[in-house]
Amino acid sequence: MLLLVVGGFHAVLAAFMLFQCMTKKAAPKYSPAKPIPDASQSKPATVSKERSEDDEKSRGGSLMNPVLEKSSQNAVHIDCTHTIVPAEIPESDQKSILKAIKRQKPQKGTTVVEKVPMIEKVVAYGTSDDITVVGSYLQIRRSERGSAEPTSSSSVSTEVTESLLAKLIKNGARQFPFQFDELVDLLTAATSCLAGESSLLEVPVPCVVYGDIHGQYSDLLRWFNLNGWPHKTRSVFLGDFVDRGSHGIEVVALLVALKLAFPQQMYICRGNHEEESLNKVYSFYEEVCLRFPSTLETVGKDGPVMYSHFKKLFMQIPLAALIGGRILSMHGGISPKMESVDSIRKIERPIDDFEVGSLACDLVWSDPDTDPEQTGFRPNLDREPQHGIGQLFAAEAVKSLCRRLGIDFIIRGHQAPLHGYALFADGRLMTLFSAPGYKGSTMKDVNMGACVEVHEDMVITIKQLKVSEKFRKNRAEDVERMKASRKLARKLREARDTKKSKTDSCTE
Ligand SMILES: [Mn+2]
Repeated sequence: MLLLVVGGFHAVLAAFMLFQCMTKKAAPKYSPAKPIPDASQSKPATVSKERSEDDEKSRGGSLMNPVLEKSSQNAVHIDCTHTIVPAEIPESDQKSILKAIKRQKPQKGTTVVEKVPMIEKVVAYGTSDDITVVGSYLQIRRSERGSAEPTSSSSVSTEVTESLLAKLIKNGARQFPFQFDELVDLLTAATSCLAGESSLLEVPVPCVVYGDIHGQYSDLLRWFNLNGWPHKTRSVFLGDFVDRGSHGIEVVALLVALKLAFPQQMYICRGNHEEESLNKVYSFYEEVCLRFPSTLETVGKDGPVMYSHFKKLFMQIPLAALIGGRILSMHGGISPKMESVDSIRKIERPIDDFEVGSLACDLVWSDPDTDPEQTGFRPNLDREPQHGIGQLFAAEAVKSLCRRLGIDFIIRGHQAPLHGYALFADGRLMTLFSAPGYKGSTMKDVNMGACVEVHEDMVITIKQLKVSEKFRKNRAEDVERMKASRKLARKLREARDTKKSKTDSCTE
């Protein structure tokens, strides 16, 4: 019998107040790198079909969902928002990561666990208001030119990867001055590493699972600072690394550099945003073009060429993860084509654009169907109103799939619940979103980010990052800054192209 129990709002509040009274002095403190002891977007078939996560607060379930309150009792909510999780990497962590790169030590873990997952507690942490801002690149270039010298492109790729990881760690939460060749080497090495993995990753426990990051680099570093960096803490990512936020390049580069350095400790799944058509409509393609501008000197080493390397990498990213043999995880959700877990293993990669109707497409595009009248699956017209993309799956479909596949719990990303996570299908499915302060403007509607810590005995701790209005304002301003830079870059490009075509026509 499933024992997933999470508090409904009132039960939670009561439990929280009780807990606060009982354990005031025992509230857990933030400790850096402590190992575990114990919404998204629409498919732009045309841009006008775009629908933002902001419309989807209720989709994917919510803490206030009356269905969930029936099964709510025991999860304890702990307020640690007085504990500020920094984006800067503490020096002790920096040293221990760099040391670990040289000395690979596999962490113990269990691939198939007999116990049923159970959510035990939900802990909320605070953050500073600092974020990685567009343009911090220039400051770094001036002040750190000496320490971030380009690596020779003739170096063997493992050396490049290791030294680039070391530089990223040293650089902290600022924009990183990537050299074209070293980034290409990293992406190329990562592409072949991911190509060697199954489309269904088998992840041992303990581990920590993360939902969408969307270019929020400083928050990715916060999560690692809070939960432990991958040399100590096994980490699973459920896609949507890029678009929306301003530093998708840093997010992908750090994740794959960590993957190459600690392959048994990093598990990366693909989201619907790891795809060219979306990157061209949202921001990632332009982000790459902006950082690697086309000039006379950069012919063959500009944004479009760099993007093609990101694209090759995206096409090889695995599509789902089976955690402890009992928790199935993916970016979007389930599919009627999922006859067994083997159906996912059999998916062949590379995959370029997701083909509507394929299992791979359903895995990255589907959403929970919150219409209680519905059963089974129907085309996800919320994302693409003409033909649908992915599935809307009913609570009953989640339960019957869990029975058929012999799994207990599903974790997926793709939507942005207000509390960073939300449950569906009587607690059988969780939506998880790890980009805090991604939307909203007041404390009532600014979203929290969340991650899921799965312990060795399948006991689950949910950790949240709660941000301030100021943080959200900083992030919104940063996104606006990036948009303005993109617009300017586009104008310059157009002006140059016009000039060029005029020159060409004169010489004809
Ligand atoms: Mn998504």
